[in-house]
Amino acid sequence: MLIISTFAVATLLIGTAITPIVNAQLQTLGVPALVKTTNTTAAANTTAIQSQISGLQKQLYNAQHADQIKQQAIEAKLLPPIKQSDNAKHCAIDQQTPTTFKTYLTHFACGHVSVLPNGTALRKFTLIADDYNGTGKPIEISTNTPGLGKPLTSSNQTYKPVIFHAWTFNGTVPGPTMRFTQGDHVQITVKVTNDSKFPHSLHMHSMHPGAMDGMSGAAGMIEPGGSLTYDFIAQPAGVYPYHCHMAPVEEHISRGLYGMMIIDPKTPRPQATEMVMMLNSYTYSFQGVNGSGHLIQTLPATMQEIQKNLSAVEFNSDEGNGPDNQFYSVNGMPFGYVGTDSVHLTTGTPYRIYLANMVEFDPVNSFHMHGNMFNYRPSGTLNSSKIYTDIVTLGQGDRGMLEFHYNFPGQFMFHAHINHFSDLGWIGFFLVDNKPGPFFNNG
Ligand SMILES: [Cu+2]
Repeated sequence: MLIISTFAVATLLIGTAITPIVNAQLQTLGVPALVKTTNTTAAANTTAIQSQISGLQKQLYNAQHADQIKQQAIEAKLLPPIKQSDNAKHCAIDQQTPTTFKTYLTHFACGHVSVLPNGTALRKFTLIADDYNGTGKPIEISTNTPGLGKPLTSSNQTYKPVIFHAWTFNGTVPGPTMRFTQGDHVQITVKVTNDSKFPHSLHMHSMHPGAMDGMSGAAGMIEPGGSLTYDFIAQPAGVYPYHCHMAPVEEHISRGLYGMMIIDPKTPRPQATEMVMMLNSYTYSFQGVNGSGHLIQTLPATMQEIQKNLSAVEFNSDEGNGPDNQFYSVNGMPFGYVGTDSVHLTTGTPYRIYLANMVEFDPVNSFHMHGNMFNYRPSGTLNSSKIYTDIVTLGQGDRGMLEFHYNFPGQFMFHAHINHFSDLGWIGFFLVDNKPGPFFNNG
């Protein structure tokens, strides 16, 4: 641009035969030709020349950056409503911020969003898969566990933390909740750390090409130190789990490599306070094998240590479906939402829970809400018929969406209606405050 401008100045000053050459160059860029000034005084001449140069520079810039300017215009028009919609969902950009069971409940990540030339939203995410050299990262899973975690009362209960060595997406169990809108172009870059011992992958439920399916081999296996971008169009609207699909899959899942994915419909669902509840479990059957990656069907050598630490927790033998789970939870923390950590609600407020079951080794889990009824949409898809109930049963990988209001204030338990699971951590409480308003039958 500088060369042409200088050239233009020289041409104007000289006013000779160079002008056609410059004009030819400008024409190829779609910029109007130079006009020879007719002013007589030197000052007027200079001003006119500067004005022309300034105008030409602007036109030249626009010609050279036409695509960029068009893109900026598209983003200026389409990005604000997308960001407004993300804000309305309380959707963070960054899915790297670690969550706890308290923040995971309402933490959604919508990714880094931009708009493609065709007007489609592009959302980019990064997931770091890490097995910590196969041995896992120590996470505490006993915050409120009676007799083990922090005392719920001022009784003489002692604090004995229970540690689980987890394999993680972005450092937490469960991994971040990723959220898109149907039709969005999504790019999820999964990096497996150098520190990892095993290959991992991202297998998402929902619809996508085979190469994006996150299975062994060419369809998405990522070696330690490697990365892969899963590139797809989000469809259809619904609630989905994602997880690593490397063999043995039950080990890669039960060690912690899973999370939830929500695809919103293009027409937003009715306004509601939204929560995520990921049902999961912990087994210590893999913790004694130093990340060998092989299933063992009996409880490991660390059982003595577990029994010592978990003396207050009931152990039940399983139904012969592989290793037993020693803990069950919502959002990664057994006995998490109890006492002062109960979930606070108010009467008359619309709520929506995105629910998924990633419990391994037990074929069935369930969700029961006390003192209320809710509308349940299996898989959360738009054409799934809703069920009006207070309990839903979920198989492995199953999920859905609950919508409800509370009419009465009070303390209400939510838990698995499998008491064995409740005894081992899968319980929580809603503390519902009274906010006068109309009565909702939810149905
Ligand atoms: Cu894996």
